[in-house]
Amino acid sequence: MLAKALTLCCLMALALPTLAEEGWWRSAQFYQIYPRSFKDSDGNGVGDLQGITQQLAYLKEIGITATWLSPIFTSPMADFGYDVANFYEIDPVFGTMSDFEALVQKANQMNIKIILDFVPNHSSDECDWFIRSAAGEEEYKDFYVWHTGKVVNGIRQPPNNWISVFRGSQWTWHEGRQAYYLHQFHAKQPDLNYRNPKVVEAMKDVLRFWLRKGVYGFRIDAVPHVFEVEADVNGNWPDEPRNQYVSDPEDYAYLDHIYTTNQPETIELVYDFRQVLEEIDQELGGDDRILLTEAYAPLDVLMQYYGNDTRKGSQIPFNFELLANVHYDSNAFDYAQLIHNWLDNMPAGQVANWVLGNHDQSRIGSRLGADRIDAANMLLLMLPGISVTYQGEELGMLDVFISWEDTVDPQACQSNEQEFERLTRDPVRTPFQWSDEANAGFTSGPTTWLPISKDYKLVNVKRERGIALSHLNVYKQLRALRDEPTMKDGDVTVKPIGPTVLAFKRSLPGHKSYIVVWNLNDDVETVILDSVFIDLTSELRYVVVTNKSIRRKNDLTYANSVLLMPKEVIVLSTV
Ligand SMILES: *[C@@H]1O[C@H](CO)[C@@H](O)[C@H](O)[C@H]1NC(C)=O
Ligand SMILES: *[C@@H]1O[C@H](CO)[C@@H](O)[C@H](O)[C@H]1NC(C)=O
Ligand SMILES: CC(=O)N[C@H]1CO[C@H](CO)[C@@H](O)[C@@H]1O
Repeated sequence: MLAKALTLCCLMALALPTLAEEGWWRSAQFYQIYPRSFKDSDGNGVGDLQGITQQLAYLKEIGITATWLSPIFTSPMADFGYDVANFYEIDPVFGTMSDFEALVQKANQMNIKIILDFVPNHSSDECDWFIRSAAGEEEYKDFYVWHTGKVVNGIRQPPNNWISVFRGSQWTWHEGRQAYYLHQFHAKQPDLNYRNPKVVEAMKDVLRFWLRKGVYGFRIDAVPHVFEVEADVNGNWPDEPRNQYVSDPEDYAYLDHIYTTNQPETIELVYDFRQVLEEIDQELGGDDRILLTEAYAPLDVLMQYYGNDTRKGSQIPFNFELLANVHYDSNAFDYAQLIHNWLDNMPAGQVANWVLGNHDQSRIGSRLGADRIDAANMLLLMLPGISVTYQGEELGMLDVFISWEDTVDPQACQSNEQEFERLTRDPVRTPFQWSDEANAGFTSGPTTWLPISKDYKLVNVKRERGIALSHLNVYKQLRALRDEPTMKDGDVTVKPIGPTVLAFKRSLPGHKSYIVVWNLNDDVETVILDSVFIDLTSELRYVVVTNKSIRRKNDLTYANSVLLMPKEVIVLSTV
């Protein structure tokens, strides 16, 4: 049942031990930092780079290999940094270029790699490129997508019906240029025109600049939106068709986005960006530089992002199978299917990655239930390949209710008091909970840019360090297990045991096997594991338990009768 690809990659890794550093990312732990909310060093209530530098030791404590930072470039912050005004500068909110250099230097000393979030889909309207383009300067004239629109009954209208992700038309009129510009997101985020080779070159230069500063790669944001369909001979674009299920004509989901997302050119662009990384690998030597790509796209499209032997792509196209498709009522069959979807479709020689949270999605504990947080972290860390943790998920942070008055996410602010809760991403972006001190130890100042969760006295790093089976300590135990050869290089076999129990086994010839067993629901269950998996010893040892267990670490159980408490999740090993 195991993906052939996986076995192949493991054999390759064994055959080429001297190239271990070249594949450092293959079994790495990634951690997403949302810089506004990680750690504030100067008391203004917004997190910053010096704050991150101060807390690198924490990343080391939880065994992180590389961290990707949500955008830190100069920005008017219409979309909290996803609207870049200058791709070569650090926004003063986060610090200075020397703060950045200090962060990279210290991180590299500690063997933590820094990855930057690269937002290619658009720039800010305050970006110098846009100002020059709007002024019609020859060099920049076609850096963005412009159209004079159409006139219907004497009234000027946008060229077509395309709707912005943040509601309303994708086209905004520019008085200066006397034309509409395209923006798939906020009006302050004009889309760059990737059909202009100069734009592609300009963006490659941005990548080179940061790689030479010592970053190990990029997470490329929202790749599906980079290209629109090519205009026809008259320079026009077709309307997108209606989605019959949505009736609000301002809503992004009102249309089916066949012309503005997942255009085939997007994948070629990722290959081109990878080529830049390879160039810099040659130029600077050292460990591989890598690309992580964010795309909510069909599986067959996602798999193309990996590339092939001749055209290398993204090493880590984010696997959102679990993130996007599991919900509170998902059963063991659903989980097994979603795990298989990735493993079975991955091209030979590639590595899987597992993502359960990010800055755009409801917290794991809020989505799946607070009593499934350890299980989610166990899937993330025990399945083969790369784990990606969003800050705070290791502590079991939950969504924080933010009132309409306190809401700052533009995606929500552009809606209304009735709709905003469905759209807002503020609840997952609240400040990180370091301790039970004022403002959760996030800042020494009196206020924070988003409210602190009310549960911070219970859910914080300092307290969880001292509780044997806190989410944090379970996470650390799982992380430590990842150093076992079986976890690094072993196969996986995934088995639902009826709808309520999910189990998977990691195995590697000549080494112990590990079996993860998770009781999703609230009934006590007994499972006969040796009828589910082959080659088990008759007794199995508890390696990781959670606070739902009545057993302790190192206890033994018979493989033919493993008792599970409600919502219990465990790691067992052969003896
Ligand atoms: C690799 O991908 C490129 C670009 O999509 C394609 O043109 C080429 O045929 C592929 N090569 C192989 C060996 O599949
Ligand atoms: C287990 O941990 C959770 C989350 O930290 C906590 O709410 C719960 O009370 C703990 N249960 C026991 C039995 O300690
Ligand atoms: C979603 C996306 O397209 N990527 C970034 C591009 O722009 C939007 C808007 O800023 C951001 O939210 C995205 O994260």
